[in-house]
Amino acid sequence: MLYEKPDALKPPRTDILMMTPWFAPIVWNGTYNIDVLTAQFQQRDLRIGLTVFAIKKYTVFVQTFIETAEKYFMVGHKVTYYVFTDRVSDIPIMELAEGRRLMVLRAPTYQRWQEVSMRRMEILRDYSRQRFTDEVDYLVCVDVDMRFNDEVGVEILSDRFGTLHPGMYGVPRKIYTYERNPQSEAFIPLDEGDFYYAGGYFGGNVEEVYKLTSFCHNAMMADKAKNIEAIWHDESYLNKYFLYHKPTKILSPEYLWDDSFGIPKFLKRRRFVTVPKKHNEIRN
Ligand code: 2GW
Ligand code: MN
Repeated sequence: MLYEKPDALKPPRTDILMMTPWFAPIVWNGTYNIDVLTAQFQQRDLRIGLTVFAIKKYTVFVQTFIETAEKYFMVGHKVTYYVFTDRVSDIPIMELAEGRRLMVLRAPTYQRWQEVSMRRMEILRDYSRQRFTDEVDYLVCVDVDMRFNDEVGVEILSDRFGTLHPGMYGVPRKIYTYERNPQSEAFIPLDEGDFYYAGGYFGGNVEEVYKLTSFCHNAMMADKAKNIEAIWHDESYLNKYFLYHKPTKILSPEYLWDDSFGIPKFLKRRRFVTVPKKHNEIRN
């Protein structure tokens, strides 16, 4: 196999951070070779689960999500889409490429939207203990109000990965919207924290996703018993988890972008972008 060889004195990019101090790669375009990675990940046997939740009116996002995933997400690999919903009959029947399947799974309707978002952790925990273990090797857990816009492949896979929040990668640490109430299980003091990770994109192997989601769910329940809810819900607890269980890989904001932030120079690709929503129509 022929490919451009690395040069010890010539970093492929100098405009972004490629590696954390704990030696986790940060995945940016131009820093990896997808053919080498695909060969390493032994294309044939890899099974990847992509999970989303579409509760209440959020079922409207499913079609675009799946259609664009067919075009860009792990093309050539074995993919299972897990769509959790309370409106099973609203999920369209779609034709999928070979090696890909869609599983529609029933999930409860919570009244408060914060609860809809947060309870994803509990449900992912439960499925990671059972079904996911048998069916997939890696899980990718994302928001549904999104569309794929460019390639997302095995370069994202690792035991435990998180994603830099598109609104926070460049701001001073003290601005990070971590939970700052010391009574909360999600509390992070002002002088701690590495990055601000997005709630809408994390994953890893099933065992690690199990540990992550159980931590987050238990922490949320402990807070609930104290009548506390962290400022950014599941995202706050995820950030707490990653502080003490550092990701083994981090995805750059290429993997979770919002066009309302514009397109900065360092951003060579926008692989997964938010679908603008009419907040009144969709959230009420
Ligand atoms: C309804 C009203 C208001 C907010 C959310 C919802 C809602 C969310 C819903 O009616 N049905 C539903 O399925 N959801 C799911 O929760 C859906 O999968 C959605 O992608 C996810 C998070 O809600 P979303 O995408 O509207 O909120 P964002 O984009 O502001 O989410 C960020 O912050 C959240 C915590 O507040 C999460 O951490 C999320 O992962 C982040 O991207
Ligand atoms: Mn979202």
